[in-house]
Amino acid sequence: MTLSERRVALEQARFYAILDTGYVAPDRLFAVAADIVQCGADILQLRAKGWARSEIVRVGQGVREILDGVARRPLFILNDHPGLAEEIGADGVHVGQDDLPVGTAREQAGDQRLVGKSTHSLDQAMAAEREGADYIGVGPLFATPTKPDYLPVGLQLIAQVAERVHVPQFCIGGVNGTTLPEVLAAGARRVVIVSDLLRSTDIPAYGARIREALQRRG
Ligand code: TZP
Ligand code: MG
Repeated sequence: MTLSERRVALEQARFYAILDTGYVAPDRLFAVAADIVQCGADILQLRAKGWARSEIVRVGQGVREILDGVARRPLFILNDHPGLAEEIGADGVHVGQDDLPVGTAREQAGDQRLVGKSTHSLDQAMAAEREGADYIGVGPLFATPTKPDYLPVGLQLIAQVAERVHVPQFCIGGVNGTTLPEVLAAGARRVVIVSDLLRSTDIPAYGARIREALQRRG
């Protein structure tokens, strides 16, 4: 896929799932990746904090094979490690505020790959767009065990960012089946879900409910 094709898919994306190795036993990762595909997520990110590069490549290539086998393939984003994106065959990478600049990440990942950036304030969101990010994460909206050291940004940031930023915005942090209605009411069109999705005993059914709510939002 070219960068512009990937940007079209990104624009249409509403539901972003993260396969976070902190929540899934190593021997379950591929089964959960397949469940995430089945649940209709538009984007799947592999997030393997603290893992050796060789292990990230192994699991990343395995996830990529699963994605290649499905008709409606989600975009595949690798958290950090832009230098591994090509080997894994990821569609893009995601960087945080303390990681490489967007331009450097794209140089390392390859110029046809997407680069997303985490933001935690309106200033950071606008700066990420200026820096060339293809999409941004906005959050954490609520306190979350997945990112324990971060203060919640509050729901009002969603509308503030939507007014000033043009690249797709994915609201993240404490989004779950219970908080989703208020997140959507605050102006969100796109969300990321990590722990609530991965803890679900029926990921495909969970995902279907989330997608339905996002589709109603439009
Ligand atoms: N960035 C901001 S909040 C967050 C990340 C990676 C974690 C979101 O996880 P959860 O479990 O959906 O709250
Ligand atoms: Mg990072």
